Amino acid sequence: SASQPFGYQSPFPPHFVLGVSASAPQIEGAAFTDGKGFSNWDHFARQPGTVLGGDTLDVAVDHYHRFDEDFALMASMGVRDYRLSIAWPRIHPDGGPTVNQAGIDFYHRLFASMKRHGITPWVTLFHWDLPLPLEARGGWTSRETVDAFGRYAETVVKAFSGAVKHWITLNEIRCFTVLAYGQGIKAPGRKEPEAVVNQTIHHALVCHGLAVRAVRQWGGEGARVGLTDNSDVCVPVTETPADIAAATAWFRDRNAHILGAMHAGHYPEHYLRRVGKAAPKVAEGDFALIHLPTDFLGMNIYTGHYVRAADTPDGYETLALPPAYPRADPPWLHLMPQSIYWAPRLAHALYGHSSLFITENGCGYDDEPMIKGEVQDLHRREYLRSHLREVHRAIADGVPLDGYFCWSFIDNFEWEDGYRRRFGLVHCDYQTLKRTPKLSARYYAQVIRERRVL
Ligand code: GBH
Repeated sequence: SASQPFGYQSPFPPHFVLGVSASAPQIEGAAFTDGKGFSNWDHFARQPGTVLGGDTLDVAVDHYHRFDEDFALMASMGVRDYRLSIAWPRIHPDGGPTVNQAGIDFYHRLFASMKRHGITPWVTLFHWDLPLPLEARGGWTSRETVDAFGRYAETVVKAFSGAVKHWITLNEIRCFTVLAYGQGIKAPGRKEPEAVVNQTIHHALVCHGLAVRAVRQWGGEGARVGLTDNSDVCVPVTETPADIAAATAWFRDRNAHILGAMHAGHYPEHYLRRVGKAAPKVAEGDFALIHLPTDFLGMNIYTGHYVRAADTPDGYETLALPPAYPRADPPWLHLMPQSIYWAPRLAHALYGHSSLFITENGCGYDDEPMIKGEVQDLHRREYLRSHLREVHRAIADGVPLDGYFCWSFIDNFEWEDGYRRRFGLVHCDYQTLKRTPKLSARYYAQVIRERRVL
């Protein structure tokens, strides 16, 4: 009958989380307020030619001073779960043991405001903003950063265990290691040899373990913890046993150094063979930390690669995308909704995670004109809908996918692309800092309200 939900419209399971996501450095601004130290990104953005338009993180959307207004807006959209990050340089401004109480107080006020608005925090400890003094002493290439992170995790988990029950250790290891120390496109913009880059990844993995341990020790009852990974993800060209087997092997090989290592408790053979002499140095006890059980895996899914079975030594091939393939404005953001189905499905099949979350999914565009007071971002509505359908399909096929967070709540500092590239459900006018929900915000609010793909 007409009143009966059809197809994709059957509801998400009652426990399924539908939230929004952001990060401290991209929205807070107040970069030098209340004792916050310089971050690697505050410094990087000041170097010529690093960030589009010379944009800095100094003001961003001034969430630091407007969080109450922002949480009221979130609540009005029906949002009950918000993934944010804590700025390490607010807590330990010089990266050493000294704690900046004003930074702690800020997040206490922020969590209290969230509580008043009925919003549950999902807190990432590290979303790329490193205290600059640590960067100056080698950043992620140095073991010193691992020790400093251990202290930071302890401080933060102890301080906020009353307010926070959902912890995410690190956001996207690849981005603050490979892209930052290998390709040089993210802070600190270094181009180091492969062995150094592999060592930064290893240090990050150990930090993940330290954060898991901190949550177990000081997180209190009901605390849960996991990593947010930007796994290399793929879609089988056809959903046939042969291409699915190829995609599974591809996923296992391409994620061997992070997800594979965490799962196995050592670097997998395939990875060690590939990197040869550039293999990272592993200290005693490292893998006991890296291998600690977690409660969930977070995956940030935007795009993917097409893979099919092939007569190659590995049994698969990755297809290059033709110029006509549809994408959003960032050149890397090809539209591939099936990736949000296959990523959690393959991770579950390979590593047996009992709970998975999509901790980010969304799209960026440069030109989103306001028409009669509304950004009619039907492109984003379509992006969200096509991805939510695949999320829905994954759940129907038995993948233990427990939540989805849209990136992002509001337009923000898009790293090396500055403020030009807008990912928000909510538009920010960077002259006045006025917030205006886009059409996609209303669409997503309705999805949250009705708990089904609309
Ligand atoms: C996420 O990264 C971040 O967590 C978030 O902070 C960011 O705002 C959001 O997505 C939107 O970008 O050299 O070809 O790999 C997304 C994953 C991986 C996308 C690195 C950009 C750089 C181009 N990012 N990629 S490439």
